[in-house]
Amino acid sequence: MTPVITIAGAQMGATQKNDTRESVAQRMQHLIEQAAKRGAQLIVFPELCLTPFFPRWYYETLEEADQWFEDQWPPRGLENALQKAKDLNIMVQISYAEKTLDNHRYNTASLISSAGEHLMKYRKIHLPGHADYIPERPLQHLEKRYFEVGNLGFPVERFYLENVGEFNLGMLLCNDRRWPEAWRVLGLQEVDIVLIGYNTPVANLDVTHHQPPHLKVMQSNLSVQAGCYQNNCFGVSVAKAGVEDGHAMFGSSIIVNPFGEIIARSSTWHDELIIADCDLSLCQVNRASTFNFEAHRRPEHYQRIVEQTGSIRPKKVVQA
Ligand code: CDV
Repeated sequence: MTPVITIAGAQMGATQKNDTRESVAQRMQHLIEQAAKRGAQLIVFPELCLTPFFPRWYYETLEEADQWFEDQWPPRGLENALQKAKDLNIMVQISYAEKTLDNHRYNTASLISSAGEHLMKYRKIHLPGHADYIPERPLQHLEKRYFEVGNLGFPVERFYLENVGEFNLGMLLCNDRRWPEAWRVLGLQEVDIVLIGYNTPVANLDVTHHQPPHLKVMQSNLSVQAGCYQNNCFGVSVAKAGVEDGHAMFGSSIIVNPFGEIIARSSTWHDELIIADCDLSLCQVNRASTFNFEAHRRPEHYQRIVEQTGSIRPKKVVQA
């Protein structure tokens, strides 16, 4: 059996405040149908794929923001799209704002089997931005206001697909992709495929220094390429793109192989599929050599990684 899985990244163009859930679900269903037609066995949607990226808007109370949260499974309005995925025998990953029965709110991704069952959940851990309104910022990023830090760790689950065999799958959400610690926790569980949904604006969030858009795309790609190379896995990194409520998001979805090469990329700011045949035997190449963790890791020298959060500069000054 050739361990090749065909994966589709379903980049989504902008979703506006007044777009109905029905219209978003129809776009998703169309992407699912097209992906299945092109032979994909798994389709991956962006972070917060059911709504606009609402953390750019300030709401005084959490309850006012609840209009953007899902409190049922499957999420409201998605029944037909998920039924279509089941009919077409394709696995689906979606990301959404989750409100639990006991009133906790998370930025969440869920994996659904080709039989329509909920298989696996990840709740975003590296929440960027701030909790309070900051008037001098041109663009608010209020994820720390609306979401709690995920409480599920970085799980990796082992799945079986006919014609592919067994594979290990994990998930990250947006800002997580920039943190090598997150990738390494997945790598230490022999992850083969990492699914990543994201929403990254073109505008500068750091008001003290201008970074041109091409540099921001480079940093996003660099993070995913390094994560895949250093952890022997494929990465499927899928964006929300285009101009949402006047704010541009850079798109640039990619699929990366375990050597760190980009093997598929989007070229528009609209709904667009990127597809790659991912040969999972490639995950074993560096797993048995350069990145054989058992042979080469030196965790006795890595204490700072888990004991320290912020950086600390050395105390002593030496004349150089
Ligand atoms: N949604 C995100 O997590 N966005 C962050 C930044 C831009 C705040 C990101 O790392 O892309």
